Amino acid sequence: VKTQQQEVALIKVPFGLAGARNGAELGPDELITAGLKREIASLGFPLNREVRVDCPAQSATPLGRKTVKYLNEVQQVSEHVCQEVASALEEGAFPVVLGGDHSVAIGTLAGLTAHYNNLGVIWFDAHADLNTEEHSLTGNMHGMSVAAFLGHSTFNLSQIKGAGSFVHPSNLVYIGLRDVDDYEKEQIRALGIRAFTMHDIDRMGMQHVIDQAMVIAGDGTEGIHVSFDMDCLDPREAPGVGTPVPGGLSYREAHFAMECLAANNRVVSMELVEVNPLLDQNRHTARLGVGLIASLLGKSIL
Ligand code: B3U
Ligand code: MN
Ligand code: MN
Repeated sequence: VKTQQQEVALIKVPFGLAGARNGAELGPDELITAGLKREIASLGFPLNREVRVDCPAQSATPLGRKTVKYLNEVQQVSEHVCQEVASALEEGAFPVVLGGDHSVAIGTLAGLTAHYNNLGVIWFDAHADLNTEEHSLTGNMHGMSVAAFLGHSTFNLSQIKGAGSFVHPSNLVYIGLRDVDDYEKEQIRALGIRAFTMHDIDRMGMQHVIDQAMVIAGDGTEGIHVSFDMDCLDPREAPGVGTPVPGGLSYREAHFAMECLAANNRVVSMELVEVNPLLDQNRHTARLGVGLIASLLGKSIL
């Protein structure tokens, strides 16, 4: 995978306005407190690059339903994340983006597509995040990030300075889905997106699922991005997320997937999002997140 001489670029994005509740904006600092830098250093990666993207302050006023919420803020943060990811890639580093809610992926994908012409994406999530402005039932933009990098929503990569072209739906793979809106189901079918739901993982096992995912995301692409929403895990493993859904990945299923990805030299970046310290118990979710990043970077049991 990543050679140990390759630098890891930590990109912290303390932004939670596009989520369902407050707290995801505290995720990056919580992951650092839970020992992320120690883990990365002990794997032998130089860690000279650490940036914190300037984010608008969290607001206490809840907005009404159905409107698209905080669009300007998401746009602004996306452009900053895009610049940081693109410049990390230019210098040959491996970006590790720390959310924040899952809308930070829009900026990550903007920066990645600036650098790679064709990109594969493996999206670990209980949710499909495929809503558009018209179809979202909540107005929360963390449920629209996939639509933005596929080019299906009105706000999409083409509105972000420096972004490249849209991701092709045939190079996107979902893992862990179990809470999908009707519109999203239609879109997954219409676009032919490969989705490994919890049902599929139960039936085939994570080994088959992750092997297939790497083939699909790697087919004709210059690199694979791993976007990891902590709510893909079962809430017993990861209680500290904004929108927990029962029946998720086990501790070992998630680690096993990361361990397999570590052995794939096409993986060029990762992000880990939706850690919510306000809902966590004893920093459990943040520590699990740190362990999963370490597994993806090549930490092995022996
Ligand atoms: N699909 C719903 C729920 C949701 C999406 N992402 C999360 N929750 N975390 C929505 O709001 O679009
Ligand atoms: Mn998500
Ligand atoms: Mn989710």
